[in-house]
Amino acid sequence: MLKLYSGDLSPYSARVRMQIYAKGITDIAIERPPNFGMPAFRQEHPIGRIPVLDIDGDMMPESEVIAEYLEAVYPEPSLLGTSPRETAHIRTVARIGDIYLMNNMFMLSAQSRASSRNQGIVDLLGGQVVRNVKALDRMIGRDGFACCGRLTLADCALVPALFLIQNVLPTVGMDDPIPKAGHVAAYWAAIQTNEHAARTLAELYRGLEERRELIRSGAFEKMMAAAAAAHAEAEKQA
Ligand SMILES: N[C@@H](CCC(=O)N[C@@H](CS)C(=O)NCC(=O)O)C(=O)O
Repeated sequence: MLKLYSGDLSPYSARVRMQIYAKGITDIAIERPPNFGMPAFRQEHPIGRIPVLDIDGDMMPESEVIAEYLEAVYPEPSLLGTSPRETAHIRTVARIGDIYLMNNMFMLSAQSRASSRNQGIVDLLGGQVVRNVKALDRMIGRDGFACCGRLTLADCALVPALFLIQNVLPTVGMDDPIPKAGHVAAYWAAIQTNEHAARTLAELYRGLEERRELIRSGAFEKMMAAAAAAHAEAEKQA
């Protein structure tokens, strides 16, 4: 049986979960990996990140790679295009969600809990997000879906990316750029009514609440310190 190592608040995992829900795949177990963030996890998974697809012990990292693999193994219903050109467009918009939005947001998110925020990092990465929301505004579908008038891999990448922008950018002192980008704002309002997007967003919000509670209680700082100490010890042993 296939297993997806995932976490509620992980936007990259959310992208694959939304694809699994939209395709109606029911034979992939979704679970949080044991030892996530600890040296033992990085020992087993060189990149050290989730999602990871476990194919009978063969570990496949990287959300985009997993997404394409799932399209090949479960071709129907397809979340790709009906022509090579449509598929290329879907992949372009999905890459905006991944590389230009999610990646910058993920790197930026540490600044929301930094006791002394690095304004240079916020300006650099936040500036990239604002610029690329404007780019997305010119490319995104105008009918409630990112591309092709139906749910595709582009929506699966954009939903967690826009969730992060809306919820994390204000915590580093920047305005959410979505309301100013009319087509993105209209898309964002519409896609949240899609059942697969709504299910994925509910998990992301559950993860965000859990994280905020851990931060409020001080447990998150302790977990981070324990992980840093374990990694330092593992480096010494190496
Ligand atoms: N390019 C990777 C990024 C995955 C990623 O950054 N995952 C985060 C959670 S959303 C993670 O596992 N971070 C752990 C770490 O940075 O040590 C993908 O597309 O899967």
